Amino acid sequence: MTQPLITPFSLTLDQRSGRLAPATGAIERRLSDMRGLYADAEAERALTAAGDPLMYVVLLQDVPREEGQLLVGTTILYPGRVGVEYFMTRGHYHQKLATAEVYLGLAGQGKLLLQAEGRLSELELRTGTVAYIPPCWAHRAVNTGDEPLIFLSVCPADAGNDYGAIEREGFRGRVFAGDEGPMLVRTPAPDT
Ligand code: S6P
Ligand code: ZN
Repeated sequence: MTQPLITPFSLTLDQRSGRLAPATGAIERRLSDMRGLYADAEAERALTAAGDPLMYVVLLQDVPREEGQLLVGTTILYPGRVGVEYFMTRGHYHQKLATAEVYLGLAGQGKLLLQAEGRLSELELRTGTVAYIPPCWAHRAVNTGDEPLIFLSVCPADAGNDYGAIEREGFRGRVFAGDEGPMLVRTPAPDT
């Protein structure tokens, strides 16, 4: 199938703030958009009631969501904790499961949690990290620092985000603030 040509374009990225210009889309996620995703339900309730913090912003330059196109965006994940669990993204598989993605760390420090077929993987995500998310791996970013964790993402424009499985079953690992720093705690497999 021949697709209509889109006009080549370039964007300006401010590495320190994650601002992408021009960006055609912005998604904001507050704690209330992530109900039930944190381990400490009481801390989640209290923090939501105390102002429902903005957890992260995603800026995207939209392109046709069709095969062959690439979707470029930045995520600005703010620092903070719900109880002892660091702020994180919702986490998703791609709807078109067998599609990969690349994250480029721009600022801040954190972790990239990945899971597939019962396996859990953890990568560092910080300035200069180029993280390869292979096809079929769910992915979630976690900010373990005191500054915003900012990264650029590039994935097939028709990949789509599937949040359902993570909302139902959770992630196979959580990152908590421990006495000696960030601590990955593995969680049991959900009952099937
Ligand atoms: C999309 C890519 C990112 C995330 C963003 C927010 O494939 O992985 O743009 O959408 O980091 O995460 P989430 O899990 O809320 O979509
Ligand atoms: Zn993704």
